[in-house]
Amino acid sequence: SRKIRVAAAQVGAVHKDAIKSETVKRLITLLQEAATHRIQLVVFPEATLTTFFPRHLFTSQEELDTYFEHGADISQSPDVKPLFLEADKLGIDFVLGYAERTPEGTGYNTCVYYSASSKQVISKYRKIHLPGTVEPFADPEAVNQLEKRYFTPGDLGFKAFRAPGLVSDAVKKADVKEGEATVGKGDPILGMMICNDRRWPEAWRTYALQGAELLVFGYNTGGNMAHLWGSKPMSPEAAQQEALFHSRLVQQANSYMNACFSISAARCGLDDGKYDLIGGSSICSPEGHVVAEAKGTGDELVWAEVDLGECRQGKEKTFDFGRHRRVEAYGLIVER
Ligand code: CDT
Repeated sequence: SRKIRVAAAQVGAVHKDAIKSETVKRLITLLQEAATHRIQLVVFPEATLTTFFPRHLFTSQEELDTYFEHGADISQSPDVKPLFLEADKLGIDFVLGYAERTPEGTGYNTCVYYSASSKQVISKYRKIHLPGTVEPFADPEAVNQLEKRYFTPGDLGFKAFRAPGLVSDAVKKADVKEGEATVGKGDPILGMMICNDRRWPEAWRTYALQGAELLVFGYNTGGNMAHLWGSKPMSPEAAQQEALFHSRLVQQANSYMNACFSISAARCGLDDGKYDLIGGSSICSPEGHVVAEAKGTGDELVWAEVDLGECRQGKEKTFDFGRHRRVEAYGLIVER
C-alpha cells in the first residue's frame, strides 16, 4: 500500500481590493487545519492570492501588475513567504497557483509544488490551455475572461515529477516486488494542471504516459458564464449546476481513464458580492469515484487518506498503455 493524506484547500471569496497578506493568512489557517488531520499535501486553487482578475479589463499596467508575483522565486515574495515558512514548520507540502510576471516581463498563470522535506520548490507548471478572449466582450454586462490577454501559454509542458518524503522508505521498499510492472514504486509521481487544462484529455494523458499516480489542479470557474460556454440560455441556478456538472464530469472520467487519483481545489463564492465562482473541490479515485468533496463555497479543507497502490488496477489491466494503446491510429491528435 502507498497511503498518503492529501487535501484540497478550497478558498472562498477574495474581493478586488483584498490585501494579499490577509489572503495568505487565510491560507495559513487552512494549512494549520490540515496539520490537525496529519495531511501531507495541500492543494490550493488557481491564482489563489488575488481575486480572479482576468474578469476585469485593466488599462493601467501598474494596476494589473499588483495582481502578479514578481521575481524568479515565489517563496521569497514578501507577502507569500509566511506560507512557505508555515509549511516548513508543519512539514506539509503544498501546491500554490498564482499569476507570475517573469523578470523578462512575460505573464504566466502558474503553480508550484513546494516540498517541505526538500525545503524548496521542486516543480513549476505554467497553464497551457488559456480560456477566454483577448478583447473584452461587447456586452458591458457580460463577465470577461481575459486570460488570453494577460497570460502567455505555458512553456514548461506537462512534466510529471516525483515528490519525496510522502511515502516512507520502508513503504517504498515493501512495495517493490521482483518482476512487477513499473508502476507504483518509489516516490509518488505527480502532475499539475490549472483549471481549463482539466477539460483537455491530452493534458491528463501526457501525465499518465509518464506514470502519474496523482494529478492536482486548482480552478476559478464562473458559475454563470453561458456567454462564454456558448450554452443555451438558462437560469443562473441551472448555469451553476451545469458548470459544476462539467467540472465533476471531466475530473471523474479522466481520473478513471488515466488510472490516477486527482485533487481539485476551487476558488469560489461571490467575489465582490457579485461574481459567482463554483465550489465543488474534490478528491477522485482511479476508479472515477469521488472520495471527498466540499460542502460549501467558502474556505474549506477537503481531505482524504488515499492509497496510491489503487492506481495499479487500471495501470496494469484496463489502461495498461504498453499492451492496449494503438499509437499507429492516433496520429491526427498531434497533426491537428
Ligand atoms: N480559469 C479558467 O480556466 N476558467 C475556465 C473557464 C472560464 S470560467 C467560465 C474553466 O475551464 O473553468
